[in-house]
Amino acid sequence: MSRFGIAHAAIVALFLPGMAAGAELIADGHFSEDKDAFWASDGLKLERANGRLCVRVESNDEAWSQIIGVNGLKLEPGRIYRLSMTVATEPARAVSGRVQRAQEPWTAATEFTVAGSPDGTPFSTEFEALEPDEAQLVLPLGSREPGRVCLDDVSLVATGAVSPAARRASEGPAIRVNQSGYLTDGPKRATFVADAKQAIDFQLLDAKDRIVGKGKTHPSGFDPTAGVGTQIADFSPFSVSGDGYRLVSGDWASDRFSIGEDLYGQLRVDALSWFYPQRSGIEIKGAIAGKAYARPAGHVGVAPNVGDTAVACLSGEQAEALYGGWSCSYRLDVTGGWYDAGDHGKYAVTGALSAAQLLAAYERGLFFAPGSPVTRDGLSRIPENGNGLPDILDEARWELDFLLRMMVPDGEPLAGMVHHKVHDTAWTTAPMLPSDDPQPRALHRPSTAATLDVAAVAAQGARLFADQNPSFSARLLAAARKAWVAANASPALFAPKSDGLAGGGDYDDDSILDELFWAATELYLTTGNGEYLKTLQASPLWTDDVLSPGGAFDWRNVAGFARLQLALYGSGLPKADQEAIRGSVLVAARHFLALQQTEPFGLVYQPRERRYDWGSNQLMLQNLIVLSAAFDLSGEKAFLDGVREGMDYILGRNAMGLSYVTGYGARSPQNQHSRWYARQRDPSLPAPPVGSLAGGPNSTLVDDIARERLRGCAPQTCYVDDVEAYGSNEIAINWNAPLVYVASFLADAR
Ligand code: 9MR
Repeated sequence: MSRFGIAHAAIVALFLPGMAAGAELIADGHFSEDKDAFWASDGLKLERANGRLCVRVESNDEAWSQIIGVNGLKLEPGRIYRLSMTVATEPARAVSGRVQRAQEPWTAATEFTVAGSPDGTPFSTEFEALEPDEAQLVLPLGSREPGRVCLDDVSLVATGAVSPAARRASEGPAIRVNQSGYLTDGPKRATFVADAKQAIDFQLLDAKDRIVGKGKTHPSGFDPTAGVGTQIADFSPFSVSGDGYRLVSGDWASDRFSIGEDLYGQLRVDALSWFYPQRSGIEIKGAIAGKAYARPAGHVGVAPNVGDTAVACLSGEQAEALYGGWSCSYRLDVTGGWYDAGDHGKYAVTGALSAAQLLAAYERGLFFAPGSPVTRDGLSRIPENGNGLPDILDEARWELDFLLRMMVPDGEPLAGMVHHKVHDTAWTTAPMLPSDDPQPRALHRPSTAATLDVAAVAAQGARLFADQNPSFSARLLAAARKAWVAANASPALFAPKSDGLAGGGDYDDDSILDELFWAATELYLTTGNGEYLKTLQASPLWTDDVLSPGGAFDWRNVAGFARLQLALYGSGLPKADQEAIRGSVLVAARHFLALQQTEPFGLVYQPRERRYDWGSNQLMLQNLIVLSAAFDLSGEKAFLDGVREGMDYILGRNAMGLSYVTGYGARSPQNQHSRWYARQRDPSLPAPPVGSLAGGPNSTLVDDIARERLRGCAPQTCYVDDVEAYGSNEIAINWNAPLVYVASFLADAR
């Protein structure tokens, strides 16, 4: 066996009863009967002699100039295959090959390299088939050295094993439900993780295990995002409220769930209350947040904190390397705001969008659910509860005040621009309470993106605080205008990718077209000023298809959020524009609904090449917000039902069988990544509070835990509930803000 003998790490597979090894897929792979189906590209001649298939290769550097292969391979997604062959070459040379989709895009199921030798090198590899379409085996043979390549004993068979991806998705109950519950008048679907091709009988049991409903599943096929076969059980017509229901089938039983009228009011409270212990610069009171969450104020200049009361700009070597010498001579008091995520950094771009989504939940209440608790004081567990101002405005203000402090003061170079971020100068590790962070903090260079985002959220805030607090509203509007002018004067100060190495995330962004668009949107909606409208109309984003199912918007791409704002609140827009904008939201939402219908888990998310992004749960929620906007614009119940069903994924109807929100459902994460909710590391610390959303499956294995445990994961299963798994299990303000929005929508929309 050559050192290339096993091209890829051997797959540790699980044998399940009923999974038989398959038939040989390569006809006459011993080349003894003249019945093989190999082909060769133009100019190559295949010779079959002495039980081998041989070909003479001419000198040509381009590997794909001379190819041999065999087509018509019918692979079953989710199964493990073993490919083997003996490769003889004269002279010795490496031969590469692929089993791939037999048409564009030529997605590879496996790629391999064999060290061919004159005596013949035996080779075998195992791989998982993920695509349902016909495959081919191809060997690109072009090489500088001319020579001869001969194959023998070519074989491809299903091993009878199930892939690790399938095994991950097969853990937990086979029947996946929204573990929190289903709305009485909403869609009620569950997903079975099951290979069967036929419909399966199921029953709905109440809390006393009496059968209250029956049905048959619809086979929904292999789901490549989960790596398993699926069936859908639909029990939508059942509408009797109660707790403790479950679905059963044979010896399978789902987790217990409720059916009810009000399943999201409490989630709105919890998801919003989550922000209070995320606050920087204020003591967290146990009487408000819960005893376990009491902690001293973070970063107020009390040792060991160096504190955020007088933070200097990054300087010295780091500033030199990142910004070619930019620094500043002032210090800023940037206390307050929210910690971004599980780290102690505070970042203007996520801060602005998160505050904006809380404000958006409030504005939706005003316009579409008058009298909703979201528009009132007393909603959540915050110190300002009872101060006469709606709680959600209080919480948003905590961040707005901080964002205003991040502005470069008058008289300084770049006055009116906003510092991209403030954080430690070196990474710290969990566990660490904010008040225990000993690192010095630094302001990072202002960026155009941060400045425009702050202009946007300040303008939005000015509109929404106008009634309740006119002087704060005026301050916000003045700041928004100033930021707008400053950003337009410095349109190309980008946050570099390289600024994520020491002490904080980079939040890099090299396009500000969308931030400019969002700022102009909010300034226009607040002031009605035609100059902002002209900027909007001149932007390609005015008409571009911005609401992608890969994620309608996030901190880096905010155009989709602006589009929704214009659609929902742009009643002063010229009629034709208004219609076009609203129409574009409805078109995107219809597309999302159509996608949802093809998804066995009822989700609304279709990233490129099925690669789940960092924060996939948040992207799904943003997509649901597009559906919610379509409902608000049209009143069509299909959109409302789409949001309800999409939420089922977040709350347990998914390949992990896990509700991603702490405290909701029978199984929810215990160890989300955070430096101060690090109970896994230090039992005296609490786990994250109830209502905390995990980032969710991330196809890019960014942390060590993921690299160790998730190799070969199907997208929906690239998740691990470990405090170190920051790539999939972190908490973040920009995950919880859309959760507040969606929960609030679902609590109010009828
Ligand atoms: O959510 C962010 C993701 O979109 C980026 O690709 C990634 C790398 O820059 O950073 C993520 O954000 C993290 C940030 O860098 C540091 N604080 C925690 C954030 C959430 O995981």
